[in-house]
Amino acid sequence: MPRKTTKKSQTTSPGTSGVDAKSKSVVKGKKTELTSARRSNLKQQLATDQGGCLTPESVNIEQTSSSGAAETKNELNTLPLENFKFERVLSENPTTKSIVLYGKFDESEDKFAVILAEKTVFTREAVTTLFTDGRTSFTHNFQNDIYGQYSSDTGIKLTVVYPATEKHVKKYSQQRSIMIQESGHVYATYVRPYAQTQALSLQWVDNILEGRAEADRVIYNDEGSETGFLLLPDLKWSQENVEDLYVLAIVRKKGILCLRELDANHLSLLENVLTHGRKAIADKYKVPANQIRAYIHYHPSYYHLHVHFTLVGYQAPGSMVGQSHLLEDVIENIKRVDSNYYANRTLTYQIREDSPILALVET
Ligand code: G7M
Repeated sequence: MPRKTTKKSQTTSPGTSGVDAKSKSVVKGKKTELTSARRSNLKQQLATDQGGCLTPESVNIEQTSSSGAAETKNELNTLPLENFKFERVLSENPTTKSIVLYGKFDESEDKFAVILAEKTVFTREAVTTLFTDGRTSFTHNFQNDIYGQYSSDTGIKLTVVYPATEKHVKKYSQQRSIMIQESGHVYATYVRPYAQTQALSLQWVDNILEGRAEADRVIYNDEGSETGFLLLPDLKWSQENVEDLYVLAIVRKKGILCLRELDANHLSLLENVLTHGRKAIADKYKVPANQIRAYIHYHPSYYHLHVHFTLVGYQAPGSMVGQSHLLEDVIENIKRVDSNYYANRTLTYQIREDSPILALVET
């Protein structure tokens, strides 16, 4: 039988309703490892741990009761998580940041456990004291212009924009989106001039292209002036886990603002990015090439042509219909339908209600 650890009373503390926090079974020491440590760490731990079981040191369960152990009532049968013998991962979901484990609490028994471990959402209270409570320390992974990436050993990743402009405040603020249609004419007349002059700064892109930032993060570098590109992990990816892989290809040629500008002259560039970008990612991260999705955003946030690479099992932010165009489809449309397909056609996409582009399209 699993060891019963039942020291919990629901009615021990007068003046409280429901569960008394003090009488809960608490996970201490390397606490919360099971739920908030990085999944990569967990997987590594599970893989390397002899016999695949979590050791008592890694998940230390302590039972406390405000009224003493023996005389509590309404006992909970708290399971001995520290005895869990991991057998295999049933599923994992990088989008919801969860993983399901299968195993036993007692090897001599024929009973199995399924454990769904999920990261919890931030509470406003906890996150505002995250940097000042002295409990979480962050490592600065890289800096490019005003963008910095930090991560903690408790599985929190930060993107810090400093100093942030009004445009950044807008970009990162919650806002409803709607669907609109934009003709080729409207793009060329109103949207293109905006993209050229008033969109977010491309300083960070120039830094990458000129080797001034993120040089040590580059995965692949094709120096060709017409068809060359640089491949590197996206700002959104901490690289701790391959499941939420996010890699960016930034083309070397300047002045290709976005999807709208692509025509037959860019086919070799696009094919080069698709073929060599995908292969470099598959080789470097040991993922099958046919699991790698390559796409272009329309509209992008930054108007210098770049291609997003993510895995099919990950619903990456911005990978949905209404924002993404598969690179293979882009190539096909230009090659077989119309060399000026993207300059001419009306494009339907989702857009934030406060976007300046919406105002331009609706004029
Ligand atoms: O939406 P859009 O197609 O413009 O996407 C731009 C991509 O560039 C996003 O996925 C960003 O996370 C990524 N990105 C933005 N910045 C500022 C940086 C950066 O400084 N470094 C890297 N590696 N990626 C960035």
